[in-house]
Amino acid sequence: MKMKYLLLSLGLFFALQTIAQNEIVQAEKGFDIYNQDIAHGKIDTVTYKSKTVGTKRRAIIYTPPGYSKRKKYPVLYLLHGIGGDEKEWLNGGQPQVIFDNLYAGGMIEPMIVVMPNGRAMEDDRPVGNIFAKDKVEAFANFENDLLQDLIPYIEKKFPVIKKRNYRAIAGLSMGGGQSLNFGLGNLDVFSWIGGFSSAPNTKMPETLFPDSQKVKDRLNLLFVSCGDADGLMNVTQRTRDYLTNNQIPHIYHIIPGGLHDFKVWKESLYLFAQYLFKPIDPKTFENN
Ligand code: FER
Repeated sequence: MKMKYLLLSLGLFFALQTIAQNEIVQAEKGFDIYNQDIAHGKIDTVTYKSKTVGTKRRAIIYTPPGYSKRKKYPVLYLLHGIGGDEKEWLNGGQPQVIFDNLYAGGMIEPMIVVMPNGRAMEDDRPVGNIFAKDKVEAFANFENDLLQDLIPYIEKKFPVIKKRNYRAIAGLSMGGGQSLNFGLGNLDVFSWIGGFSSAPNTKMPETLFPDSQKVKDRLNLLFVSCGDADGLMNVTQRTRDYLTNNQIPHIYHIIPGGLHDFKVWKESLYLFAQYLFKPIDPKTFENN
């Protein structure tokens, strides 16, 4: 009898191992559909004092189902695009629905998601000419706001793990460029980085990766995705070429026929989130 259970649990162990090692390649049907029968996380808005901008700034926070101040969480900073603000992901992508579904399926580690306003200037609304020089520069200036104002605020107010292995940064388009620039530029702060349909604010590869060995040593995950029908595909392609040529492990996810829209960004978030804050089998990066 005992032997039977031993064999059964051994079998189950190997079956789970195989599942765990399988690469996550596609979003499951219904991954972005609201399900009223499962537990739901909570959405809040916070305001923090920004020394960088000299104003009070907003960020939206999603805490997972079962959230407790007695636990400690890793954090994903999730950034918007050139026409958006802190509400863009919520309005266009409903990441809370994607995350609730992932939690219900036991597919992700509990984490806090922070959705800030990435246009670090006094009037940070996406009004007027969203491509104006001062507005584009404000996206670069957000690096200072993020590192000096927002992260310290989050780490003071929320029960989070204050270590690089527990901080992720990802975003769509301008936010993808910011994530690559700020993430790779601050490997002591972030170790999980995702750029979805990254915009031309993405630094050129030689500047983005001044030291490929350091990236290889420090990074847990670099994930780049894009729709192959997106007009900005060239940005992801040039980053990708550099990663391949320099043998820097990464996940490259191309969505056939994908445009510059939330279909691509939701799928990217769904896939990226499943890798976060877990050990990654190095085999995942092969043929990628
Ligand atoms: C550009 C084209 C697109 C650019 C930014 C974008 C700064 C951003 C697009 C987006 O965030 O959706 O030339 O330059």
